[in-house]
Amino acid sequence: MSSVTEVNTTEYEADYDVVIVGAGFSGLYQLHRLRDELGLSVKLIEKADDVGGTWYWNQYPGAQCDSESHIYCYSFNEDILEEWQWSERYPSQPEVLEYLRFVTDRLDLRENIEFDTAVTGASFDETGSQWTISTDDGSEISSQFFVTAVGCLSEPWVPDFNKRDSFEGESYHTGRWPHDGVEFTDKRIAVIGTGASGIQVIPEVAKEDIEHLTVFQRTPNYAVPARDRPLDDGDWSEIQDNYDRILRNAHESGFGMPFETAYPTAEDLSMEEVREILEPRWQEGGFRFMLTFEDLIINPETNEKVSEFVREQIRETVDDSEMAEKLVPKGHYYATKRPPLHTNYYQTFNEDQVSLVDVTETPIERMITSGIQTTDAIHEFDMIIYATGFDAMTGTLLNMDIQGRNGLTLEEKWEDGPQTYLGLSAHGFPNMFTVTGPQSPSVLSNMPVSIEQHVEWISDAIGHFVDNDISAVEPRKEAEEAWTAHNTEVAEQTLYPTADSWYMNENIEDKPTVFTPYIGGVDVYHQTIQEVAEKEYEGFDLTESITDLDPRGDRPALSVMEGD
Ligand code: N01
Repeated sequence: MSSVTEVNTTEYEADYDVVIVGAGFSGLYQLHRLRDELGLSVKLIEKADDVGGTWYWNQYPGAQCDSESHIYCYSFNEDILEEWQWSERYPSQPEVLEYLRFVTDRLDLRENIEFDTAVTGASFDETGSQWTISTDDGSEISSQFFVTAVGCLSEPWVPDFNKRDSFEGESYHTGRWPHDGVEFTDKRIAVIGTGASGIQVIPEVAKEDIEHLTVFQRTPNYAVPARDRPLDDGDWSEIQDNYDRILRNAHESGFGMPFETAYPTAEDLSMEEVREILEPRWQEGGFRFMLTFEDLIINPETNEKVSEFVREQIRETVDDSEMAEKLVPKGHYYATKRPPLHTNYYQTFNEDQVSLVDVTETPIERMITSGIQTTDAIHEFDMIIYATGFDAMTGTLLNMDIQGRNGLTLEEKWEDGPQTYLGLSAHGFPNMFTVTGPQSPSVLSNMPVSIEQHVEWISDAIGHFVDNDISAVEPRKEAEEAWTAHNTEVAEQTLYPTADSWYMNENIEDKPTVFTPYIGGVDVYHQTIQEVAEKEYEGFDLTESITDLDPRGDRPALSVMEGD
């Protein structure tokens, strides 16, 4: 059970019931749910000049979602499901952006969104039990609840290369790609980074009429063919006929995807048997390949066989055996770094105008005015594309200067890594909820499934608190410690901690090494958070205001929180 404290109240009025940050998949649905289903007053603040979140910023050539389109969507609205028809097996960035604009307009959300506005600070006022949110236009607004919907990969990361700013050519980061496009013709181009973004942008740049493309790779990846294709009316009517079942299966699965794992393990199978099983899935392409063996991510023997199968495919595809060997991953297990999909990535290295620099052999020493100097050569470029990833999971949250009770900053609290209760809330930060925050399944799932789970849970919780005159809600320290310990315990049963990945915070030197998402499974996680809600928000301290006022009318007053 949660504990409820009754406190004396004083009159106060916040500007809004809820302020949300971020107009991507999460924030848009959160706004709809709170405004249209609960009738609350809501303001959504968005840094960009339009909706879209990730899909607004990542407009690099080749940007496409690795989740299949028919499951990379909202499931909450039958009309939207019927009206929207995806054109390809995987939705490209422009199509996802168009979809989010369609949903925004369909639900008439724009009027509650303040675009072109960045949150620069948020602080919790204990006496009023409300948040004050500051923005870069110098304004402040207040709300009882504060919901961050800022995405997990929204703070681009550029490594601090020696003399990084001395390069005088064009520089772009995939996560902040110019919306009016980039001209590649006749240029000498460098791409640094071979994660999911690099693997998508590299073949697209190579297709252009360029002079040369040089890829700087630190860790080779295991990329599986996407095998994208257009969806025709036949595909679509089959999806529509089975949509309820498909979406239910996605929501009840471990990764938010409705694909069955076919075999329990490869441990006792010969490599020949493994090849026979994997080959059709390789031909089918996509994440279905990853889901062939149930114990892929916990059993090194199974994983090594699947990893070896992918290595064989790379060696077969790349003509130059020396180049192929550089592209073959050897130092980590398949899927312990985010497993990318590809369209002609490995084939690109058979092109004359493409070369590869392995920076583990010849590290980047510094940037120079004309390009990049490695330990063995000077490489001259007109353009450098940084596909170097993100300050993932916590970067955007920590950069917003969030201050909870007693001026505690989120940065101080998470100095040794994120600590949350259920990946939704943090002790010391009452009335604040995070959609797909650290320690929730988020990036280890098909995101819209996790987003819907969170938005619905947060909305139900806020509705419950408002209906019951709860002025402040905060997870208990013990509940948070138990959840954090559980996260670590589950992660340690897997192979994930064996790789240097952004899941482990390892892509950024100063960050603490800790596994940041929750790997217990979307289905298990959903059951857990539902049980917490059913047990009257077990693990939270609730502060009840003593008031006769209608909580949706005149604002009830407030409360003094109990100390730790
Ligand atoms: O970033 P990343 P991303 N010198 O961090 C390299 C999602 N996403 O933007 O592996 C040289 O994965 C780094 O090397 P290493 C998806 O969840 C989804 O590609 O650290 N290289 C790595 O190769 C994804 O996982 C989609 O050794 C350096 C690369 O830069 C996440 O976003 C599409 C370096 C960074 O890879 C992030 O993907 C795109 C240095 N100093 C993204 N520092 C889809 O759904 C870093 N690197 C399709």
